[in-house]
Amino acid sequence: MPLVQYSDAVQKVSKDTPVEEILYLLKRDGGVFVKTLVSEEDVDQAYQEAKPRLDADTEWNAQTQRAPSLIARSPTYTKTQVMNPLFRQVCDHVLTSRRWYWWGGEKKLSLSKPYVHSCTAMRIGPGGKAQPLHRDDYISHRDHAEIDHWDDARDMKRESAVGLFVAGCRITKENGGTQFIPRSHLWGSDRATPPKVEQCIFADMDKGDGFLMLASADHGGGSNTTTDEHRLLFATFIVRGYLRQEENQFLAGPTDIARSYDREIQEYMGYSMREPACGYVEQVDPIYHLRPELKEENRPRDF
Ligand SMILES: O=C(O)CCC(=O)C(=O)O
Ligand SMILES: [Fe+2]
Repeated sequence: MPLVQYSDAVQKVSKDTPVEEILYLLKRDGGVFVKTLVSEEDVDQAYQEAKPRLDADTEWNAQTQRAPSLIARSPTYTKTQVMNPLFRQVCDHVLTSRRWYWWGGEKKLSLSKPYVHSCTAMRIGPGGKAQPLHRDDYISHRDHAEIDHWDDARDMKRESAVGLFVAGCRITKENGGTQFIPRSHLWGSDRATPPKVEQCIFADMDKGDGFLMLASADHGGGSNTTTDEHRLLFATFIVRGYLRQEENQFLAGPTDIARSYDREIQEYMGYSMREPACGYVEQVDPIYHLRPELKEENRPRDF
């Protein structure tokens, strides 16, 4: 239970809010805004790094341009958004899997932490049309029972992924602010009626604000009805360690760029194993494939 009394509406909280409160709101509403999560300077720098790819993108949905493979393109984005400590804490809480299994007569615990799913910047120009409302966990073929509230004892395996949207500029309903249906993460997969725009709230964010969202919540990019504004958003998704990544991080950028990052980032990209036996190369952890200089630790193991 939260220490603070929150109204029923989707909340905008400060980044200093205790993570327990943020998790409470995320589980209650499916999404929560976090003010000033990333500094304006870091967001501007990340934009400069992503811009050549955005400019080069052929607009795939009328006026929307995307920059994928963002870890390869923007170290600033990677360090301040993918690796954002609050986002990581939230993802670790919602997406870490723990499972007992028998290994012969021995009872073992597997602890599988989440890793990077996809990293994209999106710019919607004047006249850009709204995206269809969707749940991003369709990617992992999730099947949900209808529930009326979140219950940790029942629902801690429910989510496959968590997203962080960071505003790259002032975002309003008019310039294409993300549409989001509060509490739609509680919905069953077999609902007969589709999600509707009338059920949505619209993101209203200042540059650097974040929106944390469970991947089962219905949402979509909004329409840009302005004549002169471009809406810039960075979108990062993190997925359970035993599910396939949406964006193949090993092929999304050259290995040399992966090598230029810290080990923590490399491991998060997927250059690491997830227990009990996911992701090895030549029977060893893929970090040794990326960094053969760590050889002394490099021993095949019995999974
Ligand atoms: O552009 C947005 O606001 C959200 C984009 C989105 O949901 C997606 O591409 O899956
Ligand atoms: Fe989405």
